[in-house]
Amino acid sequence: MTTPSITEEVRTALAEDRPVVALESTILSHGLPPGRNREVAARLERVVREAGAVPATIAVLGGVARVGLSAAELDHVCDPANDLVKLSRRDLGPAFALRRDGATTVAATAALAHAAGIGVFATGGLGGVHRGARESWDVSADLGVLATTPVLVVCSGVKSVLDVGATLELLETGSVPVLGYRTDAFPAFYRRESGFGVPWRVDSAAEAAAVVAAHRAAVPGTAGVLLANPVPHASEMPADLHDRLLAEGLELTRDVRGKDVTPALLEHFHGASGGASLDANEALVLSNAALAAEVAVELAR
Ligand code: PSU
Ligand code: MN
Repeated sequence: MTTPSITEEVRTALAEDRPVVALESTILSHGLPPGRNREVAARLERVVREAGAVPATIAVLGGVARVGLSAAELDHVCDPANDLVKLSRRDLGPAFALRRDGATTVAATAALAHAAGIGVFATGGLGGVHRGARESWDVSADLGVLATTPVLVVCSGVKSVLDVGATLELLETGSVPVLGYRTDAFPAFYRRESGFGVPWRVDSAAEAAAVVAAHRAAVPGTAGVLLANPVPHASEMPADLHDRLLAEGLELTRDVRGKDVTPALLEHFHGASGGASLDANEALVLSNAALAAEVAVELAR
């Protein structure tokens, strides 16, 4: 794979075996509204640093994969005027050749993080199997990439707009260990529980790190690991509001296809929830970044 361009700070940390946490950029450019996205970008990097790790936000700028972004580059990614393309892993080659600016999804970020030598990555929600996938075949590339890329992804499960059961089945098919962090329930992004369980539970960052290390030794060079961390209690969306927005969102996006589906659903949630979805989204991604940093610190011991 093309070696990404890595900032001095991240390169030095990696060379010294110090903890580094990769962060994705699609959540900034396509998942959060302008203004708020820039605040969240800064907070994410701050919580990673406070937990003792170096943050590495990943994007493609001018056709170059970038690992670690300056404040000005974060401004650029977060400004809707720059119209960043949403890049999954399959889009990396075209974006490099055509010198585009793009924000990386979980799939593309995990691939670039791994290419840079980073083993831990935090995000909000993983992409998965969409409802109705039997007809639409809409299954996020995130799942296939996680099955072949040995990176730990810390997230708050998948959105309830997806087919959670089918997503968990494909994670099993891909031999991806799924760990609940201090929970037996697989979380559903805005809600702490999806109605589905997790096959494994860990109760500390040290336990999570031990599992990751053992997984890497047991089946080296294969799948990543998913660490599912529920949205903090105080920021969980009330069930009735969640269920109403979900029903509306599914109806509104019935005719949306391809990579526009997830951003369209998110936009509906953010517009119609009176801020509750944004608060939940921010709280969970910050919590995931902090947990990822704690696990990265343990792995670096
Ligand atoms: N889920 C969220 N917020 C997001 C995404 C997913 O709750 O911002 C983004 C992530 O970047 C994820 C991508 O990798 O959407 C999945 O898109 P698709 O379903 O088109 O593969
Ligand atoms: Mn899709």
